[in-house]
Amino acid sequence: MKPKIHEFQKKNRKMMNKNVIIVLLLTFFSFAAQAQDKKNKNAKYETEVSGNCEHCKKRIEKAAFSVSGVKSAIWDVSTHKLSLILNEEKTSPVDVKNAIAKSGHDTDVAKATQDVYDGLPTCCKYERN
Ligand SMILES: [Cu+2]
Repeated sequence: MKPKIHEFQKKNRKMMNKNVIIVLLLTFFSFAAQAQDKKNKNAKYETEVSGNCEHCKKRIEKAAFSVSGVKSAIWDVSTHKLSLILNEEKTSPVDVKNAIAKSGHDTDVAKATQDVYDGLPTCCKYERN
């Protein structure tokens, strides 16, 4: 009788250990998921925006700043890279790209309409693919 009880306790203890590990794992994963959900108020983002000159730079940066939540927007005339710092609680890169496309400049996801593009000054008419 005695060894049987002992065996049962051993088994029970093993199961308890297993449960503890499962609980720890679940806790860890829920923390990880929460950390991912947490929105960054100063998220850095870089994207390419079509344009030519200093006028384009002003137009692109103005359009980016018109989106609330954009804290910094710098477009580089030579590389055509737009560097953004934005509050993810208020906006997203797509919102900014839509605003820029509306101002006449193509981005990877949002393109300017032909009408708006045609309205750009001659010096700003970048080559479209
Ligand atoms: Cu221009």
